[in-house]
Amino acid sequence: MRTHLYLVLPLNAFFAHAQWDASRYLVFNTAASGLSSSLPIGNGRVAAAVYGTATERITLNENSVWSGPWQDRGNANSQGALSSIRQKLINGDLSSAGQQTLDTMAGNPTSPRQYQPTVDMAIDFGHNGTLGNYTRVLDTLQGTAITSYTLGGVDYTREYVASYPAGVLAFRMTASQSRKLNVKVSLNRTKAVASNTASSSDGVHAITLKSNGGIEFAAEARVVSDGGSISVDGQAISVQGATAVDIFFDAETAYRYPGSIAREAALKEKLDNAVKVGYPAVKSAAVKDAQGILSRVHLNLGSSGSAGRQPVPKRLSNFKKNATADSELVTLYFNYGRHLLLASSRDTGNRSLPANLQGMWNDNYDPPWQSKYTININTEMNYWHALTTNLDETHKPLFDLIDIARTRGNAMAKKMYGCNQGFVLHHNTDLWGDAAPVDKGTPYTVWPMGGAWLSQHAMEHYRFTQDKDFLRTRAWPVLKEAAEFYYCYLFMYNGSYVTGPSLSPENTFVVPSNMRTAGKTEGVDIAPSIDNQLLWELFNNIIDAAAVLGINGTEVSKAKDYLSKIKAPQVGSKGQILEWRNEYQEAEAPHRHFSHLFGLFPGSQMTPIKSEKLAAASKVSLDNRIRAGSGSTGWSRVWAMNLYARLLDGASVWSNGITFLQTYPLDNLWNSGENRWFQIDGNFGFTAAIAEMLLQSHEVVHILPALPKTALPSGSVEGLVARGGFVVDVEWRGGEMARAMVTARSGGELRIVVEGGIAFMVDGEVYDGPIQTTVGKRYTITKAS
Ligand code: FUC
Repeated sequence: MRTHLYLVLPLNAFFAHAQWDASRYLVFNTAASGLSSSLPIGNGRVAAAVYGTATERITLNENSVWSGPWQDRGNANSQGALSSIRQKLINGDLSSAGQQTLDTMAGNPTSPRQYQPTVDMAIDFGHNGTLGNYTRVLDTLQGTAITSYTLGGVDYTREYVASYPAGVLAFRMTASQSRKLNVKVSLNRTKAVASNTASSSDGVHAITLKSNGGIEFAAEARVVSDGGSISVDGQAISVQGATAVDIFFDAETAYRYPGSIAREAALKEKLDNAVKVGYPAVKSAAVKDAQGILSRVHLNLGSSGSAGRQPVPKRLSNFKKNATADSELVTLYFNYGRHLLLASSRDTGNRSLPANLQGMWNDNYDPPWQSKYTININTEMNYWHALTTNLDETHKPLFDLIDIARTRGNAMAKKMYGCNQGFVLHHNTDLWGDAAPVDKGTPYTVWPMGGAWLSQHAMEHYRFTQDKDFLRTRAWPVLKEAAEFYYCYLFMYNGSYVTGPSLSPENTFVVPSNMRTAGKTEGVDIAPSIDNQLLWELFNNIIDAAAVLGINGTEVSKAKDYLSKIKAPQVGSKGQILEWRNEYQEAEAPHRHFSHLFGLFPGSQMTPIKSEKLAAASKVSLDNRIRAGSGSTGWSRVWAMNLYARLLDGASVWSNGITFLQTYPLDNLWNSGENRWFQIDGNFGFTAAIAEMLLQSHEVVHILPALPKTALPSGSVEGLVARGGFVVDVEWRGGEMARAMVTARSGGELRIVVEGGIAFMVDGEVYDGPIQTTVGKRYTITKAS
C-alpha cells in the first residue's frame, strides 16, 4: 500500500503538523544555512537550490553556463614521443616513461572548462524575527518543494516547481490573509554581468540579467501578482499588498543559441507561454510529468514509525547511533537518487547535457574538480541507476555529450596518437567534449580509456530498452568509433594487444626490484587490468550489437580477433585480481578506486555467472581493499556496495550502505567526497546498489540475488528493469521471495533465477527452462510448493 501525505488539517496549519511519508519527503524545520542544506529541484536544464530563508535565496543554474568556449588543449609532442615512451615501459624504465608521458602528452592548458553558477534570486518579504511553525520540504515523487511558516498571525507558503514540459521554473508565494504579501525580487551575480535591469511595461514585470563572460547567457524572472501594486524598484521588482505572487524563471545560453537575438527570443517565448497558462497549469503539467516517471518504481523496506518523522538532519544523526530504527532513510535515499537524476538529466532538445559532478547545483565559480565530467568513474556512476530504476529517458543527455566528444576525440586521436580513425577521450571531459588529457600527474592524466567506458552505456541502453533504432543510429557509431581507435592505438606486447602509456585510475604501485627505479611510486604502465576489461567489454559489445543489427564482415571479424588477443584478468599470489600487468606492490592499499574490479561492476566479465574463479578473486581484492580502509569517499563506498551486490553478498551491501549513510550524506542528503564537498555520484550509486541487491540480469533475470535477509526480512519493490526489457515487481517475507511479477516489455526469451537457485513456478507451472514471452504479458513467479 503506498502511503502519501495525510491531509489532516486546514492548509494554514497543515504544513507544520502534517505527517510526511518518511520514504518520500525530505523534511526540515529550519531554513538552509548553505547550499548543502538547500532543497534541489530541476527540469533537466535549469535547476534551483532553495534555501527557504526569511529573505528567500534560490541558487539558480542552467547546465550550459560554463567558464568559456571550446579550446584545443591537445599536445602536439605526444605523437612523436609515443614509441620512445612505449620502449621505456617495455624496458622496465617506468619512472622515465612516466615523466616523459607528462612532459609530452599532458594538455595545454592542463584543465578543461569549468561549470559556473548562473544567478542567485533573492525574494525579500520584509520578514524579520522568528518564523513560527517553520517547515521546508522536498517531495521526491513530484520533484517539488515548499516552505511554510507563520509570522504576525499570517501563514505564508512558498512553492517551488521545476517544469520539464514548460522549460521553466515556477514559484508561488501566498499569504493566508488577504493583501498581506509584500515581495521584492532581484537577481544577483558576482561575475561578468553585462546588465541587470528590472522593467515593467505592458503588464510584463521582469528582472533580466545578461552575462558577458564565459558562455554568455540571458536569465529572466517574471513576476505576476494577484493584486496590490507592482513596480520597478532599482534592479528589483516590488509587489506591495498582494495575496499571491508567482515568479517564472528561465535562462538561455550561447551554448545552444550562439546569437543573442535567438537566445533572448527563446527566453521570451518560454516565459510568455508560462505566464500565459499560469502557475496552476504549469505546476500540474510539471507534476504530472515528473510523477509519471518517478512513480514507475516503488520501494517498500518497512516503516520507521516515529523515527522517520524527524527532520532530515535529526534522522541522519539518529542513524549514526542506531541504523536499524530508520530503514526508511534507505528508501528515501533511494528515491532521492531517482529524483535528482530526473531533475538534472533530461532530453531538453539539441545538445542536452548530462548530470555533472554536482548534478546541476553549484554556487561556486571555482567548484571542486571544476564540477565537470570525470569519466574514470564519476560520470558513469551518475547513470548506473538510469536503466535499472526505470528512468531510461534520463540517459539521452549522456549520448548527446558522447556525440560531441566523439568529434573532439577523433581530432585528438589524430593529434596525439596519429590515428586517423576512431575517437579517444581521457579521464575528464567538459560540455565541449574536451578530449585531451587533464591535469598533470602520472596516476590520472594519460588514460586513453574514457571513450571505451562511456561506450558501454550505449550498449547497455539497448540491452535494457531493446530499442533497435537507438542501437543502430546512436549506439553503433559510438561503439564502432571507440573500437576503431583501439585498432590503431593498441600495440603487441608479449602476445597481447596492450594499452600504454596508461594507468589504473588513480592508483599507484611500487616499482619492483627487477625494474629500473626500484622502490619508487609510479602510476604509468602497460595494460593495467581495467584497460583490458574495458576492451573485453567493448569488443563483445561490437559483436553483440552487430548480431542484432545484422552487420557482418570485417567490423565483426576484427572485434573477434582483438578480443582473442586481450589478456584475461590475472589472479595473483593472494588470490586477488591483479590491478597491473605485474604483481606490483600497491603503494596505497586502501585506495578509493576499484578500477581493476570494473569487470565485476559495472562490467560483466568477472561476475559469478561468467566466471566463478574471477568472481572469487574479485572478492579477495574487494575485501582486502575495504579492510585496508577503502570506501573513503561517498562514491567509493557505494561502488563497494554495487560490487558486493554482484558477488551476491547482501549482508555486505547492507553493512556498507549503513556505513555510507552514517558517514557521507550532507544535511540535504547530498553525497560528499573529499573535504565533505558535494558530489552527486554517491547519491546515484547508492540508488543503483539497492536496485542491484534486488535484481540483476546478466544472461538471466536474477530475482533477489543479494537480499540482506537478516537486516531486511520483508519488503517489496515494483518497477525495476532487467536487461531484455523485463519489468520486475517482487515481494519478500521471512528473507525469501513471496511472489514476483515479470512484465515483458519487448517479448523475447526470459531466463529466471530466484535467490541464487531455489525452485519456483511461473504461472503455476514448475520452471524448467527459458520462456518465450509475449509483449506486454505479465508472468507470476511463486516458490515451488
Ligand atoms: C576522481 C576521484 C576523486 C574525485 C574526483 C572528482 O578523480 O579520484 O576522488 O571524485 O574524481
